[in-house]
Amino acid sequence: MKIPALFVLLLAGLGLLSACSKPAATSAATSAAPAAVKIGYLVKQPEEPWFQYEWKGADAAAKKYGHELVKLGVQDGEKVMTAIDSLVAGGAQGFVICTPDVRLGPAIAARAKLTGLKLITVDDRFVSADGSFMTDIPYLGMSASKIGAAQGSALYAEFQKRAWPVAETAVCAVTFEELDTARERTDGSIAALKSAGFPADRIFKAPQKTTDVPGSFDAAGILLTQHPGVKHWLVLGMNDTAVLGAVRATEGRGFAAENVIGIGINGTDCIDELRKAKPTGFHGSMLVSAPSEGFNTSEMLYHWIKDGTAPALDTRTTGILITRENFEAVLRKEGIIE
Ligand code: FCA
Repeated sequence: MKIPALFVLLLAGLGLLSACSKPAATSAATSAAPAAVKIGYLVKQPEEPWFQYEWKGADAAAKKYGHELVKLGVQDGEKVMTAIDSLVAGGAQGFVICTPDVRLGPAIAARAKLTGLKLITVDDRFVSADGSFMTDIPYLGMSASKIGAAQGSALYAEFQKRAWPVAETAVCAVTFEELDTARERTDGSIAALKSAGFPADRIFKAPQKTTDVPGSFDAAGILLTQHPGVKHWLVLGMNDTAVLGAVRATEGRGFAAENVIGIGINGTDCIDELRKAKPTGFHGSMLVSAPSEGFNTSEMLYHWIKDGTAPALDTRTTGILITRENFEAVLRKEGIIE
């Protein structure tokens, strides 16, 4: 199912499926008056706070520059293609996208080219058919390996602080290796734990099938069953959601909060968790600024459309650790909470 569906989307992207799928030219191309700038912001998981905060940043850019912004959830390839066509029909000149599947990259890029839309990718970088990154499409995302490494170092520091015997401790690494940014983060985290001295044979991977709380809950649940002797768990994953699901799984198995150290990535999807009156095993998160990512990609696209300034092809963002101690102050400074 997967491959034919992708193939169909590739054909659609190339405009080879039907003549009537060819959208009308944009008003910008035909009208003498300068067209108002209109851009789309398409995200794969609109229910995830990370993407809602990206949209918040995109809204701020729209307010600053006075362009129109269309925010769309694109949970699968068909939704992406429909969204592109509706943007074209509505007179947009470009869009920012976090794609639901990086392998759709060639089809999306082809569709954008065919319809004359400028395209910037955010968070999840497009890959070509041979698995290499599509480095010719402007991309803005996390310094994934570095942020992962910071997560691993923070976990190790907290593990040392608690003075847990290493023989009773293990790492639950919730992984989603089919997505490059996810794999780079978890690989970076595991490498940092190993180089700090944590034994490699006590680091276990729990591959998540879906990138939501149930997906990581299930993955971690299997791992916990396989290692009944472990008394203390360090939990890492590609984002807050991955770690939250695993922390919930430890609770389900009767682990007290003080025997679990979970550190996420994003910093946007754990606010309610950190606000809980009683601490849980979710210790903290590597905060990356979602509003800035939304603002900056929108701003780059606006200038590209308006002034013809092509954006940088590869822009990376950094992260900082937030915990129950500092998260209110840091998130307020970031404009994430009021
Ligand atoms: C991926 C993840 C998101 C966020 C983003 C920066 O798209 O799925 O949660 O971490 O990278």
